Amino acid sequence: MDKIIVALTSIGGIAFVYWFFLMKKEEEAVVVNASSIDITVKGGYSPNVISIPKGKKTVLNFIRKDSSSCLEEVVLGDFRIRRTLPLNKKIAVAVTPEKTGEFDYACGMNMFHGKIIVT
Ligand SMILES: [Cu+2]
Repeated sequence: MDKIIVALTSIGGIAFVYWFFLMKKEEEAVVVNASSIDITVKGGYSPNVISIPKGKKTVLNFIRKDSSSCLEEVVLGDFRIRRTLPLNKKIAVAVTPEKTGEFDYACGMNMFHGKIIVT
């Protein structure tokens, strides 16, 4: 009986470590070296954290594959951009950041979030 408990505890521990690192990985920024990047909108934004250079124009191509109306608008407050995203269409949003830092963006209701890190 004791052995079973020990085994279950260690399995739980391993599962926790996996979960922890996978969750952390999700927050890791995708470094954009090209002049554009595709961001899939489906139950959130993927990739949800991107890193782009300051003073250079980068085009974010939002492709919405989620029919929920929650995600039909994207708001990049720091860049004063609000765009409607039709389903299955590529909507290009160009940003030329003048400041370094972290800039959050969200859906129209502020429920799903993404982040742009300017370096
Ligand atoms: Cu929403």
